[in-house]
Amino acid sequence: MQFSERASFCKNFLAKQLLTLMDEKKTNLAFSVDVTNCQSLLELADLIGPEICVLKTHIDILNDFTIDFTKKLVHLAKKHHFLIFEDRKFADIGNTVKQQYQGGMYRIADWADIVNAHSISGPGVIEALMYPGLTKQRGLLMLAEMSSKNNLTDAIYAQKTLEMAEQFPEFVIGFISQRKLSNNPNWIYFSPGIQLDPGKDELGQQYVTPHTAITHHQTDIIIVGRGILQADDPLAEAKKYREAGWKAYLSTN
Ligand code: 5BU
Repeated sequence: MQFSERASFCKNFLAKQLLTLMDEKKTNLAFSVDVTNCQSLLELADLIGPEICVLKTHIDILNDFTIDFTKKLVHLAKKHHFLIFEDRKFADIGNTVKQQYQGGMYRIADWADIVNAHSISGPGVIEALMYPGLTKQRGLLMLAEMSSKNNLTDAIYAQKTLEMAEQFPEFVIGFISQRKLSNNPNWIYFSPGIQLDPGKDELGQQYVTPHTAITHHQTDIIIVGRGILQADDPLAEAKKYREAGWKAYLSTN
């Protein structure tokens, strides 16, 4: 089913917006902009922004973070039509997670369209994020599977995570996973661990190609970090990933 058709099955506003955006912009590439200073992040977001549907951040690796930076990032998201996904991986009890989402120095709920959470602590984590999140039209991804070697997210864990998400379709938009988990067309699957050359890094990360992720594992959005960041020409490389991801999507539709 095409992204545009799937939008009508989504109960969350942001999920509809994302699927529509992907269809209009013709990209299922998410760029993981894992750099440690604000200026580099903004320059890369401006350069790669036209190629992507989602920009993924790790706000806590920036060494010169200011709230003013988040305003500039939101401005770039509007300029280039991408959504911002803070890869925060909330994993505590609901009461703590709620404060980590709204408060502290990062004030994530104010600027991140999408965040993610581990299912390890149970559905309270979703409820905690949902009330502040929905008032700002945000969406949540549940971590059903990880890309790293020997991780603990087996098939039973992924299935239980799916069942937990099914209780909150108005806020959960999909999963971080390595594959499609359900036949319900409302869920959007984001997969990290993607490079054009499959392989691994020296700390357990494992890579499959965009083609394998989308055609064999039936995922929707490919998340690429170092594959683009470490290229001599990041823009040219982003265009290659975009093309590979979109070609694979078209071949399945
Ligand atoms: P890479 O440079 O393409 O390997 O970066 C992958 C990014 O995705 C990085 O920011 C990770 O924190 C993130 N990631 C991941 O690699 N694997 C996972 O299972 C999850 C997140 Br969840």
